[in-house]
Amino acid sequence: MIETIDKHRRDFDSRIRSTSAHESLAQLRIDFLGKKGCVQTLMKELRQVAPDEKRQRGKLINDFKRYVENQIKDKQAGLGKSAAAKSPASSNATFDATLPGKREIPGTLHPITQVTEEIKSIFMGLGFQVEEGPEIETDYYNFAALNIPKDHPARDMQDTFYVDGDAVLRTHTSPVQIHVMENSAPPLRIIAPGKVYRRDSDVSHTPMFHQIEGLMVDENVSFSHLKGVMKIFLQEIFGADTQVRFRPSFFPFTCPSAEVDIQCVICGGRGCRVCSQTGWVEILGAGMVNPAVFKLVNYDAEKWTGLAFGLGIERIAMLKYGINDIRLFFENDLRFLKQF
Ligand code: 2U9
Repeated sequence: MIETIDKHRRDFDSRIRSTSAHESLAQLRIDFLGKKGCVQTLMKELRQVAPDEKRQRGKLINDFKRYVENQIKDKQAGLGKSAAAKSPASSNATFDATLPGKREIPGTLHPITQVTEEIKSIFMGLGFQVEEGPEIETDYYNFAALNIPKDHPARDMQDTFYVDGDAVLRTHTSPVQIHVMENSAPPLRIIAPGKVYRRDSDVSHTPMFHQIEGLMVDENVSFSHLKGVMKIFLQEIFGADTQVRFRPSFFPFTCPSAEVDIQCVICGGRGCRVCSQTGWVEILGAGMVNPAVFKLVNYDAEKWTGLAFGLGIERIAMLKYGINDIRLFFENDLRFLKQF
């Protein structure tokens, strides 16, 4: 046994001396310490040895095993150091200092979120509070409470997503204002940002888009206040020189109603494809709250008047950044999103 171990040791010593790479060191480990290596073979042979000799021989085998383990460990450390000294790039198999590091690439807020936050902060500066509400509404809150009659085209299956019974995906954020008025007394100034849903899809419509609506109720609120608030807002968003104009319009929930245009931000009013050569682009809708809406929420329509407005956030973002297809906002293409 002693001679056999000595022979293995000599064999091991000569092989480890000539070893100059991690791969051959790994092979050495397999040959001497592996399941079928010589240490295990010596252990197996020990089974046939008489009990009184077992202990002494077992100790010799264990000493040899520890010797092999320590030698391999030292050699491994030595190989690591000399490889690192030669070339830092190949200091060991799992570390390559020449590889580019793993950098955290910080994301940015989605352009719709950025524009939403900008709009919110402008109105908050004018004393408006932000209110939110559910995206699934009943027919009453989405239509009836807003004076939208039964035969109005907005109620058609072609225009609205019906969920179940009389539940709908809200087609505007106006139900939020109804909830707020039901739960609080005037005066109030609120804006309601959020997702809305309409059955529509082309370069300027997606089935889901974002709106911000606003409502200010007080004594003696007039159309002049509405014009002033809209002008301040639009000049903050598009620049102090932005020209604003009001055109008469109709919405069941406001009276009088107006469509609000700004001078075309693309051509500066000279006329281009975006403004259909008119020099103006429609940007939002607005009006004075219809007294019929006040009656439904038990506000005294003789005492209180209100201004209201609504805008599509994607439309604002498209004009602000010169984007010609609304669907780009929702394709999650980083080449698009990284520009904001
Ligand atoms: C209450 C009373 C009045 C909100 C208003 C508009 C005019 C309007 C459109 C703009 C583009 C919707 O996203 S869009 O398609 N909105 O034109 N919205 S006034 O009026 C209200 C809301 C709630 C209780």
